[in-house]
This record gives sequence, C-alpha cells and structure tokens, in this order.
Amino acid sequence: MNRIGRIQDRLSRTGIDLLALREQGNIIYAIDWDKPISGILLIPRSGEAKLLTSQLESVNLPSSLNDVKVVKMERGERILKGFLKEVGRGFKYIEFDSIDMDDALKLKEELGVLIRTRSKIVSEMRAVKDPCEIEKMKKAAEIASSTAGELLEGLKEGVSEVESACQYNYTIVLKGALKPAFETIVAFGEDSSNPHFTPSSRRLRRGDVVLLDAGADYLNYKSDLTRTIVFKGGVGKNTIREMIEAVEEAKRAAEGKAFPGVKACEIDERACEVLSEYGFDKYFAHGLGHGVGIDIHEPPSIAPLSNEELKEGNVITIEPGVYVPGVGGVRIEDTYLITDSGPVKLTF
Ligand SMILES: [Mn+2]
Repeated sequence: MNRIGRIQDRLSRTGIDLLALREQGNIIYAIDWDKPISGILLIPRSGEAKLLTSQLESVNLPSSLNDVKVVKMERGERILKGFLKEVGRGFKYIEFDSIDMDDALKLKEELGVLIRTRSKIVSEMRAVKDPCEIEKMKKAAEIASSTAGELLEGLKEGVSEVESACQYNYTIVLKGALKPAFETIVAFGEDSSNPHFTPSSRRLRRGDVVLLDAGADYLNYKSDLTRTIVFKGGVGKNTIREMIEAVEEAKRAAEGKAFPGVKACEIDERACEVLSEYGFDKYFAHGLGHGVGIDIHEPPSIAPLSNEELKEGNVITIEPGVYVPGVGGVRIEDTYLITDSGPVKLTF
C-alpha cells in the first residue's frame, strides 16, 4: 500500500473526513517525492488525493505524482479560495497539520465544518523510517561524513570560518546532495562556545578548537553530525581536552541506552549524569538530540521533558555538548538508526 493509502487507512479509523497538509515535509512524505515540492495536499478518507499548487510550482510537475492529482491554481488565486473550490461541501471534520487562525475561521464560516489543527497523523508515521527512507538517509550521512572528514583533514592555518563553511557546502553538492541540511557551522577557538554560531571572518590559528556542525540533504532526507578537534594537536588547553573526554563518554553512555522502548528523557538524563561527574553539566545548554528525516528536527525529541519512547526505525541524533564561556565549546554528534539490537551509526 502506498503512503496515501496508509494515511487513508488511519483516517478511516479516526472519523476525519479530510486531511489537509500544508507543511512541506508532510507533503513530500505523503506523496513520496524526492524533489522539493509545495502547496496544499488534500487527502480525503477515500478517493483521489489532490495537490493544489501555484502555476509557478506546477511548471516542474507532471499532472499526477504517484497517484496524486496536481491541481494548478489560477495566477494570484489565494490558496484558501482554491481549497474551497476543490473541497466543496460534504465534509464535516477536516484536520490540518497547520493553518492560520484567520483561514480556519473563514473555512468554518464558509463550510460549517469542524476544523482541527496540529494533526499528528503524518508526523507519527514519519518518525518510523521505512527501508527506502533509510537508504536515502545513509547516503545523506555518507556525503556529510566523508566531506567533514576531508575538510578537517585539509584545514590550513589562516583559513576563515566562512571559507571553510563554503568549502563544505560546495563539496557536498558536488557529491550529489541537493543542499546543506541547515546552515553549516564552522567555529574556531572561543567562537565554539556559542552552540548556534554563524561563521565569521575569524581565521584559524594553531591550538584552536575547531567545531564543525554540518549535514546534507539527499533526495529530501537529511543527516546531521558535529565534530570537534584541536587544530595542530598537542597545544590544546587542558580544559578542552577534558571537555572532549567528557562529551565522548556522555555520548557513549547515551548510545548504550538508545534502544526501542526506552523513554527519550532517560537517554538525555544518562548523558547528563556523565557530564555532571566531570562537573560540566551546567555547561550543557541544549537537549541531547532530535529525530531527523525529511526535516532536520522532527519527532522524537531527545530532551529532558520528552516522554516519547524510542521505536525501531527512528532515526535520531545524539549530540552532547559542553560550552564554557571564554574557553570554548565541544559538541560531538552522530545520526543513528534505532534497531532492536541498539543504535546503528549512520554518520562516521
Ligand atoms: Mn543536530
């Protein structure tokens, strides 16, 4: 059964008459499409699914995509109007993945229907990857990993953060990626203590910490990894060396817990325990990890408040980090497939 069929199967079990998807990741998943695509995807409980899309978008599309009919909207036509035209009446309960408050009120008024938003139907399906998705993610991981390895290996004194980030982005596209999975982070020295740093003109010096956080988008699927090294080793500060050791140990401990059935918050907690043994837990500024797939951040979240249980087929990151202001930051991250026999690392 294709994905639309599986979604319709779920709709028939919930009493929802129509599922309307506006989020790009959900549309890509439901249609099972490997290029960028956008619009609004209408999936009735039974019958034909339709993608409403702009004339501009539809130029690149055939008249149907894996059994989904493509409906071109008039130039200048608002998506809401297109929606009303296609949906007509006869539906009582419509669920959206996201919708503006204004649009929801208008639809309610015009159609007299019950509207719910933040639908979980597709995001739950997306959290468990099928074999085709896993193949794409392996390739996304391979492109990012080999490029990160080559970049770190080839670093030269005097290169800037921006130059290194551009080199990474350029190389992954040559290797078949559509684009980086997110804004590539290259941070040298003290810049590494900011977990969400934007590369600058700062140049590389001997003894600097080098933090590279990067990914690749391959046929709409993402990978995510972070490497931290000391450039021209042997001259790194002792604190940095200890931070690297703590983060590596925290990561190994978290890997040891990342099995199906374990609550995500327990994996996060395990990493925190290790960091606290080193006295670094107060410098751990973010959650331990996140699901990855068509979106760079998607369920399940691996964080202190996440009660989600890991499932076989989840793809997640584990990325403990320690950021000491004025000293530097260390983060080490890989992307893993969760299997019955434990986490399998996709990045390397
Ligand atoms: Mn990440």
